[in-house]
Amino acid sequence: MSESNETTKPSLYLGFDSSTQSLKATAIDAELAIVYETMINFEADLPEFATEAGVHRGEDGLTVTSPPIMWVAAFDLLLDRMKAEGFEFGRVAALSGSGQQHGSVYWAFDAAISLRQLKPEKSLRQNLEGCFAIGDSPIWMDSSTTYQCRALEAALGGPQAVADLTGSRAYERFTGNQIAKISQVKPEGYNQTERIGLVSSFAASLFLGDHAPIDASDGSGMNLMDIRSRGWADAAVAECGDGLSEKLGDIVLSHACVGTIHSYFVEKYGFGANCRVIAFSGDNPCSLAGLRLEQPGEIAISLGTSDTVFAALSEPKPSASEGHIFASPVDPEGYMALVCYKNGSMTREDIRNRCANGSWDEFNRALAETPVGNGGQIGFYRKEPEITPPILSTGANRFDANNQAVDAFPEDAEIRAVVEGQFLSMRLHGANIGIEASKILATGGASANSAILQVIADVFGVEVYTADQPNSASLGAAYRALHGAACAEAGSFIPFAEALTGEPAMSVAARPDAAAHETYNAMLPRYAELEVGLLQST
Ligand code: 5FX
Repeated sequence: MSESNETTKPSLYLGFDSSTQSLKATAIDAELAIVYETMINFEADLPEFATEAGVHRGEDGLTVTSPPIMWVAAFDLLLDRMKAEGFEFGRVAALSGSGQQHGSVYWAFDAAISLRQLKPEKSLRQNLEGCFAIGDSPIWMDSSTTYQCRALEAALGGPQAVADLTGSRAYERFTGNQIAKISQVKPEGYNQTERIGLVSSFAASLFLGDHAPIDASDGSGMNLMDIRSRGWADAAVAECGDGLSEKLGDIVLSHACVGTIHSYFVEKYGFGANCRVIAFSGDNPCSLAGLRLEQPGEIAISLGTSDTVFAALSEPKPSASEGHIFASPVDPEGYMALVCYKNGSMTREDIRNRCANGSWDEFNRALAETPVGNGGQIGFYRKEPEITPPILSTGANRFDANNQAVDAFPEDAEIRAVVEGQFLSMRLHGANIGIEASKILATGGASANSAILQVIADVFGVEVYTADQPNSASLGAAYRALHGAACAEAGSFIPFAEALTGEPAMSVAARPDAAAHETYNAMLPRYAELEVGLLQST
């Protein structure tokens, strides 16, 4: 790999991750060694925006938003911190980024002019205040667009037709349905919008100093992109807002270099003028890149604000009942399959607080002391309206070994039930869209919990690995920066695995126990039946 222009030291590749709760940066060298990492927490570091874990919740229990100007302010804080810590911006040959998927940003008319004229004597926030036509961006946790989802499916010939065209049936958090709602309930803001970005392309726009295109992988989470051609699906776009096609810009492949960094960052932070900006993408696509999922059967389970299970795929089989097909972030002809749960870490934390005095040690002791299979008890927990299966009412449903609904479990059984239920569900719904595990890579905050990893190994009956670096999305963004730069230098696409040398640093964290796996094999059909009953009754 080349040396950076600004110094004789070897080049660095920088990845950002603008997630639900935080903004992270990870820098690597060409040998993939991590040389720098830092993080801003929205709630703790930017209290003036009064978010709870990075978000604002509406009174209806379904609307969830975040202020885009907070995300801008987080970049100011992060870059200033990096500068204060002596980060060598001049060595960065290319940067890229990851964003929470589905969230939409509404740039007001003339925002492009402000982006092009960023003034280094001001912060990004001061430069861009007033550039957003909608001050609260709907994010992936929002479930308030059921009406718009049904309308899109009705217009395009039903849920399977929408899935065949866009990779997923209409989902509440998917951006097209969110845009449709904004155009209906906030028409003034919609009409004042010159460009709609995803969180990923919005963040790329800051570095580019212009509107950045949406990449095909994150664009797959909109219900607006033709999953096969990787261009806009005109019939879907026409349904989601008047004049929407003019507001969306282009779609580019995820390895595309979308330009060089704006002079603002050269003057203010010392980036090299030739630093490339590689298209930013979604957090799950970037995690797929960060975990370097290459072989069929290698699947990832990400345990964070959302829990997700995903894998690379060559043949897409979009389903009207569950899961999503996205364009691959590393292979212009490949795909990835993903199942997403809204009830992830925060729901486990809620049960830890209720049943284990807020202590993970107590939570893990309960897991260790309760029997595999929980004596037949099965629970479904929804602190948030759930995506998989789609149940918007919150609460819990508990069943005893005879499938009878019960009001409560003993505290220790409640803890086992929330953990077992989540992984039985992942096995069930993952298999329905072609995700079959021969090896699991666990990532995200809860992947540090070995008691939870053991349940995963036992439910799936395969070894669970963890990476040395749990922030797979920002690491994946850094890998994608390197990959995109290599493609740009070569003037043609280079396979991801060729651009990235060396083996991923992973180690076995849990091995399956054969008897425990048998218990879960027997439990899975009961879990599936109870879930069907629950869906019918809610
Ligand atoms: C994926 O479809 C999701 O909605 C979530 O995993 C978000 O990407 C979390 F940021």
